[in-house]
Amino acid sequence: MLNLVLFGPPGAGKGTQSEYLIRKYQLVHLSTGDLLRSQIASGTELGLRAKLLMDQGLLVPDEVVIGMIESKLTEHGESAPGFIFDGFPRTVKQAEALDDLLAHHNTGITTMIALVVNEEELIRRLLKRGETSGRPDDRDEATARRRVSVYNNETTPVASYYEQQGKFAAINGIGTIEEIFASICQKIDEAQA
Ligand code: B4P
Repeated sequence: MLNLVLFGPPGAGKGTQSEYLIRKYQLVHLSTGDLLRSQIASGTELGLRAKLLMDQGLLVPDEVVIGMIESKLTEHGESAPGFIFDGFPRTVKQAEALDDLLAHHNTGITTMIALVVNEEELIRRLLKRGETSGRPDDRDEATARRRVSVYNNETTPVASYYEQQGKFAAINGIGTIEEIFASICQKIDEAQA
């Protein structure tokens, strides 16, 4: 079973690469950003509360995202060929919870792959996406920069968490989508060898 954590700052290309990876490796895609946006679109109470934080570029509370992932893992059960976790975990508490949840399903994380992209390129991509996405968190430069700063302060410790477990690989997230995809596949093959 291949369980992949795709890691990186906002706009690094996690969602973009996930689309390619799920096709090649037949994985179930679990994006906490997509799950939260679907709650917002359905107008649920969880969605309304999450929207207030997401629109400001802040993280949604750990219990909320951990709960969403837990129900998705239960829904798919052991029939899934593997999972790609996109945008999750974003805190060490989420990483610990994910290990516990996967242990209940007799599995664990195979590897975490971090996409490395500098801040100016991230801001450029987020604002460009904002021209068409309608996402409030892509709307202005101040919000985009706040999201990068939240990532630097709250999310980067997650990389050390996996590094300590010997499950960390970093790749250059600048280049064509195909070049980056090839680098990720190489890291996955190395992790599975
Ligand atoms: P996410 O939905 O995870 O948003 P993201 O970080 O912007 O996405 P990603 O890195 O996938 O970017 P993409 O591929 O689209 O999170 C949104 C919010 O939800 C968070 O701020 C937070 O509030 C909340 N949230 C989500 N998960 C949470 C959690 N676990 N805990 C707490 N809160 C949580 O790429 C961006 C753009 O770049 C696209 O337009 C794409 O076309 C372009 N691009 C991609 N690859 C490129 C390349 N190689 N070259 C040029 N452009 C490229």
